Amino acid sequence: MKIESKKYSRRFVISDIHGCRNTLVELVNKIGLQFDDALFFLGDYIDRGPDSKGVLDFIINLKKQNYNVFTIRGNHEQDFLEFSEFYDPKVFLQYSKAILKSSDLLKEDGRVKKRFLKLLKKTELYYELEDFILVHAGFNFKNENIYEDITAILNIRGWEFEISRTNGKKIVHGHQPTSYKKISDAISTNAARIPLDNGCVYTKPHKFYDYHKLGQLCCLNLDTMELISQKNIDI
Ligand SMILES: [Mn+2]
Repeated sequence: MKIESKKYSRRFVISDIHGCRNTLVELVNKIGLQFDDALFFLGDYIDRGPDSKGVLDFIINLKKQNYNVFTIRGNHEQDFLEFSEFYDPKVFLQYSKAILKSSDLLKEDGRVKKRFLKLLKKTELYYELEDFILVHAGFNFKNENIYEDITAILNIRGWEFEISRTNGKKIVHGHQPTSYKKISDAISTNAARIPLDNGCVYTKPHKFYDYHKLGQLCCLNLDTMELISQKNIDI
């Protein structure tokens, strides 16, 4: 979706919260969000961390208070919506309890609580601003029309970016846990593609990731290119 974003005083982006509600609240306090700012979320609000419900309720409340909040869909929201539709509710309840860690989004009968369904269904696949494109995972540049490959938008990793294909607009994305150094290097070298997911939920030894380099929730100010971060306080 294309939007005019330069009318806002400051434009912030946060990605991959994964159920870490207190970390998110602390980070939003740090930036001192104002009513004339815009705050974009790049998706993966839920699963893995301890409080998916708390994260979604915090975002719902920001919207209710009339903060300018924009929500992009991640693969975890996509999967959650698909599972909730196609699984038997009882099976889905068990699955989200044992595997996803987001059963607090469901009623006792295994159906998704209405306010969460409403929020998740309204998420956008990407936002095209005047100077940036914001997306959860990225785009498949092998496709003639990059906006058509929805699976890639939600899931792609290791993609090559041709900035000529986006009218010179840079891409900010999450989805792929990236060391803090790589994130800040991308910003300071004026890279065309900026990863923002510092794997805030990875605070302990992990089979793929070096948790020493992860574990913070990051916020990028698109106007000053300042990176603000908050160490995980949920896990
Ligand atoms: Mn993801």
